[in-house]
Amino acid sequence: MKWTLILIFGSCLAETTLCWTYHYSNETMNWTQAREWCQKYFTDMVVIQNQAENDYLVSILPQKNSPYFWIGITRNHMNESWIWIGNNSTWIGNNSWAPNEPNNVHATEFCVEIYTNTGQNRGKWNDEKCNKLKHAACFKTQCNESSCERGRCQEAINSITCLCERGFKGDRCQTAVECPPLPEPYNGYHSCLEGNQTFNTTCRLKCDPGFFINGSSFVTCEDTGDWSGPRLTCAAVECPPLPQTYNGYHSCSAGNQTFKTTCHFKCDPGFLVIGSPAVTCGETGVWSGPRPICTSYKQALLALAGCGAFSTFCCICFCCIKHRQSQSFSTTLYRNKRFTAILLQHPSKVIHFSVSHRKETFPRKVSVEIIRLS
Ligand SMILES: *[C@@H]1O[C@H](CO)[C@@H](O)[C@H](O)[C@H]1NC(C)=O
Ligand SMILES: *[C@@H]1O[C@H](CO)[C@@H](O)[C@H](O)[C@H]1NC(C)=O
Ligand SMILES: *[C@@H]1O[C@H](CO)[C@@H](O)[C@H](O)[C@H]1NC(C)=O
Ligand SMILES: *[C@@H]1O[C@H](CO)[C@@H](O)[C@H](O)[C@H]1NC(C)=O
Ligand SMILES: *[C@@H]1O[C@H](CO)[C@@H](O)[C@H](O)[C@H]1NC(C)=O
Ligand SMILES: *[C@@H]1O[C@H](CO)[C@@H](O)[C@H](O)[C@H]1NC(C)=O
Ligand SMILES: *[C@@H]1O[C@H](CO)[C@@H](O)[C@H](O)[C@H]1NC(C)=O
Ligand SMILES: *[C@@H]1O[C@H](CO)[C@@H](O)[C@H](O)[C@H]1NC(C)=O
Ligand SMILES: *[C@@H]1O[C@H](CO)[C@@H](O)[C@H](O)[C@H]1NC(C)=O
Ligand SMILES: *[C@@H]1O[C@H](CO)[C@@H](O)[C@H](O)[C@H]1NC(C)=O
Ligand SMILES: *[C@@H]1O[C@H](CO)[C@@H](O)[C@H](O)[C@H]1NC(C)=O
Ligand SMILES: [Ca+2]
Repeated sequence: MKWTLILIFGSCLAETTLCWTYHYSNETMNWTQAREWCQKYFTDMVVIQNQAENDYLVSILPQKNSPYFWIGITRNHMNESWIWIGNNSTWIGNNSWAPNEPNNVHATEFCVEIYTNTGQNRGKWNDEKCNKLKHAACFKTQCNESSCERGRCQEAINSITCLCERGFKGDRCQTAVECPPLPEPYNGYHSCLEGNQTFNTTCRLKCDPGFFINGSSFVTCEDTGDWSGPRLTCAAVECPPLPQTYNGYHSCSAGNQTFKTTCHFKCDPGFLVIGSPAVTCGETGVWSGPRPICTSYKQALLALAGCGAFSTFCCICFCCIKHRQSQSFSTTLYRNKRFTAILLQHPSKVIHFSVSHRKETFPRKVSVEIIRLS
């Protein structure tokens, strides 16, 4: 069967949000065929929601030889209510039916036509047998590729709706869901791929030297507008715990032993600090040097002596220290490749014993220099 379509014209009722076009066939067909024809070429058979629409539709449909058009309202049984196709609306205006209709002739009139002829019955409805042949009255909604940017256009009876993809919003799904600004991390920074922190944006965490990523290294803006996962944090690198010092103790600047913390060592009275008296926790979690040890003066001097030539000096030194031990001295031992020195400090004076030797001549050539400062 060959049908000819006639496009009437696009219509947007100013007083409503309706925005579809009406169309009709210039051939006649039964109700079922008419609906199929509408669905094939347009959206569906005409649905009327109110009197204004009814009047508008009638003004568009032509007054043909047979001015009768199927509309999308039916029932399945004589005692059922009339139901519109689409959303099952049951709207019927006070003056929708023609006089004495619906009369349900022979109890078989389950479809509805609208009259477009001139006169009193123009725009009125009549129940009819569904197998009668009438023109089809159809509508087409306005969905097209550009109706919804990031969503699917849904053709409702009298409007279009954009069903947005996840992560997008707006009447045309044109706006990506935004996440709140990420709080700046302490001791680090974020790098986000896009300028705006919207759906699907991923931000990576970078930590400053001496700090490490504690937990996840990135977050993504989710379709709910929330950042995935907990807040990104940089934690300070920790150095291994310093064991107790024999005959001494240490105290650390931060109370813990993390990056940049400096721990100072002190020896108990009568003991010498051998090595650097302080160590600092570096950015890789390694202490800046070995921790010092506390050695008794005697041991220190015996170790210092190490040879016969040296022992004379050591003895002097040792005796001197012994002699003055009642007084409160603080001592520091310096060592490098070329010389070893002991610094004795007294509240009132500084006595500097400098013991030096050259490696190549050691142990015979030992020069001893005693500087006395007042
Ligand atoms: C349908 O209508 C058009 C325009 O009124 C007319 O030219 C055409 O012949 C009609 N088609 C049939 C099959 O009657
Ligand atoms: C329809 O309703 C009428 C009364 O309103 C009742 O007499 C009749 O039996 C009903 N018919 C059917 C098939 O239910
Ligand atoms: C209309 O009603 C029928 C039958 O009750 C139901 O199957 C259908 O889902 C309804 N359609 C809508 C859009 O509500
Ligand atoms: C059908 O849709 C129209 C327009 O959206 C609305 O006014 C009406 O209430 C709906 N009817 C039902 C039964 O959902
Ligand atoms: C339709 O009829 C009902 C009852 O007769 C009445 O209450 C209502 O106001 C009428 N509506 C209109 C638009 O005339
Ligand atoms: C409508 O016409 C078709 C094709 O002629 C037929 O198969 C169908 O049964 C008819 N439907 C009604 C309700 O008359
Ligand atoms: C697509 O549909 C929208 C309404 O949804 C309309 O504004 C626009 O003009 C249409 N574009 C084209 C190319 O048909
Ligand atoms: C970021 O958002 C602003 C305002 O919301 C917008 O004007 C700008 O174009 C967006 N930039 C990017 C790269 O999406
Ligand atoms: C979100 O990102 C994933 C992975 O980069 C990509 O596959 C997907 O297409 C993106 N989705 C949107 C809506 O941009
Ligand atoms: C790392 O994160 C966990 C859980 O958030 C926390 O319990 C722990 O203390 C953190 N570690 C550091 C070194 O901050
Ligand atoms: C440990 O060190 C870190 C970084 O230096 C500091 O933020 C934190 O408050 C310290 N914790 C304690 C218990 O001292
Ligand atoms: Ca009738």
